[in-house]
Amino acid sequence: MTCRRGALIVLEGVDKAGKTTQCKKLVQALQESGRPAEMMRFPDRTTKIGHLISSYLERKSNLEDHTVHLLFSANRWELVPEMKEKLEQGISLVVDRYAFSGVAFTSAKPGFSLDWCKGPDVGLPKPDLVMFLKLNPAEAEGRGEFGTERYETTVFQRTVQSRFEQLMKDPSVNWQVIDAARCIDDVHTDIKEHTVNAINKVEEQPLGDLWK
Ligand code: ATM
Ligand code: MG
Repeated sequence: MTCRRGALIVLEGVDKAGKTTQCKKLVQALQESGRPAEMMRFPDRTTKIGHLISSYLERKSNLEDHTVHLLFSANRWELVPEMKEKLEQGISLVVDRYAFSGVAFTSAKPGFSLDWCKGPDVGLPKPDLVMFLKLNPAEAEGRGEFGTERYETTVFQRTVQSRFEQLMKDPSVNWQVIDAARCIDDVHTDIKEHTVNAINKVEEQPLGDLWK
């Protein structure tokens, strides 16, 4: 009997949509229901590349825009062996941001096309499900002040939102739009249902290659 693989589940969305809160609740709920699951997040600030990214986001250093885009992508690639190993062991991964944030944030800068931005992430493990936590900019602003990191401004986040909307038109990715304006528990119930369905389905499907 072959062991069934875990599912690769990604949560995306603009700042303040509740991604981190929902990832944590989801992992806990999966574990409590006897489904092995772990959380990951990108950027993963704990690696050497992650330190460079973190320092850039905290405005402690400057990096050229193409360069930082490639570092965000490299930060995903460096974790691919570990991700594949866990998925093969039957552990589902719940990931807070992935290549979609990579493309949405860089392509919100002047002079960056969606296609150029996707390039370095082509061939990454393809998520079995990407849930987009949708919150309109006015609602996001109503959740309080943005932080002080780079990109945490209303104008930039609005552009990011429109880039995500372009990415969601791609039918090769299993997108689910989640209304994130509801209370935490209602959003969680919705997310858990989509996730359990995906976990049950992946048995028949090999892990895919993103944007290939
Ligand atoms: P977190 O707040 O999730 O740690 O992400 C830090 C920032 O990195 C976030 N900015 N805001 N708001 C999104 C941005 N980001 C990229 O620019 N490229 C990427 O590839 C990823 C994963 C995140
Ligand atoms: Mg943030």
